[in-house]
Amino acid sequence: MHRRDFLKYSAILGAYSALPLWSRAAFAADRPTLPIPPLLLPDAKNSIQLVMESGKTTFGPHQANTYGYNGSLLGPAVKLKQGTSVTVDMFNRLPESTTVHWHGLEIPGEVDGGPQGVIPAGGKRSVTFTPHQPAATCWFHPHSHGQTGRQVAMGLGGLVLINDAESDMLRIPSQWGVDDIPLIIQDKRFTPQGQVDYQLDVMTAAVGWFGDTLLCNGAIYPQHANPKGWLRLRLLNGCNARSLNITTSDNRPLYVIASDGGFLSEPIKVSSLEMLMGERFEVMVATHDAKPFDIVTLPVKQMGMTVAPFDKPVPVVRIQPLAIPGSGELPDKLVTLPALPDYSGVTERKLHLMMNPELDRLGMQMLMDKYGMQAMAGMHHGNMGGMNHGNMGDMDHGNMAGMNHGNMAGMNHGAMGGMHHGSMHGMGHGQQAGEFDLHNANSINGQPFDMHRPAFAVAKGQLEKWVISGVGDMMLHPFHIHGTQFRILSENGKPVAPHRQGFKDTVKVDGGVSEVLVRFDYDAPQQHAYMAHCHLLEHEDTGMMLGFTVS
Ligand SMILES: [Cu+2]
Repeated sequence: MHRRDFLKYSAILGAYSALPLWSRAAFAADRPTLPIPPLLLPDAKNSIQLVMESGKTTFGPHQANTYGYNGSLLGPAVKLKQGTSVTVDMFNRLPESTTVHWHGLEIPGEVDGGPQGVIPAGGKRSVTFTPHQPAATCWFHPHSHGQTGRQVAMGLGGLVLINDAESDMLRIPSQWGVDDIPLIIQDKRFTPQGQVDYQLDVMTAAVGWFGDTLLCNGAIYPQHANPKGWLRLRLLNGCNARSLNITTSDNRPLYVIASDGGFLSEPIKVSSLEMLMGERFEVMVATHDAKPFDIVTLPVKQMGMTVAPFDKPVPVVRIQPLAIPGSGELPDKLVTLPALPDYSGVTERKLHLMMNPELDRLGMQMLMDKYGMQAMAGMHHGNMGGMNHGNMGDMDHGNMAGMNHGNMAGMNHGAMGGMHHGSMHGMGHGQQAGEFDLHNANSINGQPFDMHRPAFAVAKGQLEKWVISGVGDMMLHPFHIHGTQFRILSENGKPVAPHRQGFKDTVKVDGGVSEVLVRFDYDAPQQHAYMAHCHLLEHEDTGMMLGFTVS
């Protein structure tokens, strides 16, 4: 914390102790205080240290073994300056190997920390890079081959804050932990013994790992006191598989000021904000009335993610404004966002995200067996009830996307279990039903991830249009591309919402087709190919990922 910030913070705490007792009691009650990740700035030699370590963390009634960076859970907020080089020394004190991926950073493949950037247990790795991209809130997390979901669930994840001269001129709230606060939102589930209850099985490989406990910066429904006025929230959906729909408990609007790759040209007012896994948004919210309210996440239509308590709005954090006023403002204009470049005639690549239909079927069945119809709310109603087994062989993926769900209740599991394998062959996956490898059951263009075989080579500095399709299943696939901040041309078959028209590294693919305009300005050689993958971590871990080179 800068000395100046510390003084301001002390002033706020002073004001807090001057509050009438009843209001202090209201604040202090039984709710934990929102933990604020400490800022980690490069030292005089422009280097920072990250230590991956294990420890114990208390989550309500549970005390769980967890992983963290420089601590037992999550990690610091690494603060970097545009144009200034940094060396990150990473020490792995975990009992297993891991990698550190810089999500959202435009840096060379060699330092990007994909699955090839292995740091063995007890080992060390140093990377040096210079961010040249605009100011943004990014993050870092493990990207271990087949292990990413579990390592993130264990607690590994931290923020990266990039500053630049243009955004430093903005008079938006910028006192870290006071009126500029990060909200890392994640769900977890625990065993009866209180440990993180993680499995990679048919169900989670199909719908993802989801929990029943919502955490904000690692705490359950914490509270934060801020000076009344404008409050800036740096939101990260750090869930393995759960999409969020963020709003306020008293319907006060959110003003989106930044997306994954940096500031928008002007604030966009929204009443609620869908956030996919891995995505960041910065929003401002007015608290001039000094009335307390909650940031909440609304129910979403996503397979498996409607199980209680997420069938109702779930509070993320309580905001408790103080009597003293803050100084940040909401500007009319933010930064100059470059216009979309002319992309006529650029190279076009088609990526089809695919799930093994047998995995899809068995995953759905396990989900329904475990949680009942409530879990299926993401599916649309209709044709499945009329489905007959004989016809399944004729079903093609296009039709599956249109499949609807209310009628699934009428479906007989026993009968499905007895479905003839032969009839599945018509589905055109070239894979025998019932004989699939869970760890390679998801794919892109029919190819599960192969670390040693990059899928294609991209020319450095050249614009490309990537057409990403999820036609064929009913799953949400937030598609993330390393080494770039792209612009979305169309999203899941629809025009792009205004607050998603800025720089992004993740695009929504949910049964439809999305188009993005990408460019890569750094090298990614074969040994350190960039990754492009679904950010539903269990899809990523079971094959829905590819590597590509840039030169
Ligand atoms: Cu996916």
